[in-house]
Amino acid sequence: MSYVDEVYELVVAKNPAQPEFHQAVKEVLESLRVVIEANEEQYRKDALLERLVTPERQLLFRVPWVDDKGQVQVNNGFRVQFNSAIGPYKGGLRLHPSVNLGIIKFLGFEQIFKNSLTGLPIGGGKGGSDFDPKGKSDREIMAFCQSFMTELYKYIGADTDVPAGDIGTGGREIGFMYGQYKRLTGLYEGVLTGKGLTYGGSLARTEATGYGLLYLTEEMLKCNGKDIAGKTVAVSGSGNVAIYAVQKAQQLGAKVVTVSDSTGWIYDPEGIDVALLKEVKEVKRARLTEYAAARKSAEYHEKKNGEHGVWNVKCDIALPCATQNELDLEDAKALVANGCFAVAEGANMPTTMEATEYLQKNGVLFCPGKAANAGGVATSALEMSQNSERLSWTFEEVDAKLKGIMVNIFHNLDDAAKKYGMAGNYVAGANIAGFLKVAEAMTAQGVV
Ligand code: NDP
Ligand code: 2IT
Repeated sequence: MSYVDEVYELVVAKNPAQPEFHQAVKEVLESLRVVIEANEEQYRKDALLERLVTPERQLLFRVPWVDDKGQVQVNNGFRVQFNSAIGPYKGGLRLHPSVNLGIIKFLGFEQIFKNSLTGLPIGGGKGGSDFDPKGKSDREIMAFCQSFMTELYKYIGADTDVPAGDIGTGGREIGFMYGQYKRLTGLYEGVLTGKGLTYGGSLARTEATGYGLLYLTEEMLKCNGKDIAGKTVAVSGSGNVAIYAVQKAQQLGAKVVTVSDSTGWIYDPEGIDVALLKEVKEVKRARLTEYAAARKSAEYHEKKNGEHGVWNVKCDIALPCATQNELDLEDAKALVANGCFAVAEGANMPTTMEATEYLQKNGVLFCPGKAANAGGVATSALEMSQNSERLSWTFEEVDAKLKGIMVNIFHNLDDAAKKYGMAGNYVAGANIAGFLKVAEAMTAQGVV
């Protein structure tokens, strides 16, 4: 059996009931096959792949907190410090009832390669909790965040592990966590990113993932003789990534006609009103029904039977920005049938493997999340730099650096795909380019 297949089987056997983690490992290892086979003897001897798929450290902890009725609630807390070969662990904290160890491991594993692709010195990690922030009061959110940090602070630091936001963790949550870290340690340091602008946050971090997604998409289209201006775009999600993806797509001259949340989706043929979307989602923290109620041109559709809705709308470009496996084979068929020619992932692993293969076989330009959404973590690394030098850069400076990083990422994965005989396969290109740097750093650092 080949080394790649052996390691994949090992991952399935050693990590039962973690389908998302298996999926992420399979996708990466499959596209590394050609690189691994060329160095098989050395990698095998060094157990490089076994080490790559095994987190350096996995922290699981209890998070007790008191709700507004005086009832004690208990959640599971996680931090997976996956790989520190090229820098301190870096990656977000997801707060969502679906969170479990397998999901955090899939996200942490993806983060290793994503962070490598940014060209910045950051290792891979991820964390979170099965806590559901929906419907909670600010006091309950604070109680949870303080309890979560009361355990986590022991294991993180500006030079060891730097968490940030993800689903359910935005500026409010980062603020509460930062305050508690500072209180417990006495340290005013860049231990978290996505901080508020009054206490060490970076300008453009809020916008970075969505903006970066569009900078990369623009470059991918340009290199394939296409243009984003005048195109119709379908976006899923209506959170941090989706909102700023919609905004930048519009600034680049596209028309965005959809957004979604976990219960429904909007079709707005006149183009999404970003100011209204921000008001509904960032200020009121409300459902999309409120968007539809305030806008005549918008149709609201309830989600039925697990269908994803937005991918059935005719579009040229699809940007999945909600969550994993939200674009399946049926959705991919609908997109292709409707003439969609490009898909770039704002979320982490939103497209199933079958859907990805279908899109690629049908000539759709496909950029995986670990490259397309890397602008968020890249700008987090820029926040870390600013914290270290005790300075803050202007919006324009950070945005220009972000754009440069995204363009560079696209060319690196495009070149890697070409070099290994898979021109146009950006999944393979991203995995290979991300892997090679980490593998070299791991090899140089010996058996650790
Ligand atoms: P938010 O919490 O701000 O928004 C998430 C959005 O996705 C909401 O609209 C939410 O709907 C929807 N959503 C979440 N879970 C589900 C689900 N199980 N089914 C359907 N819809 C769902 O998160 P972000 O925008 O930050 O994150 C979105 C994606 O982007 C995630 O995959 C994340 O890992 C990834 N990402 C985020 C980065 C960042 O900087 N924030 C960086 C790189 C990637 P509802 O409100 O109803 O739950
Ligand atoms: O998935 C991701 O890259 C993020 N949620 C952002 C991580 C970060 O450290 O900014």
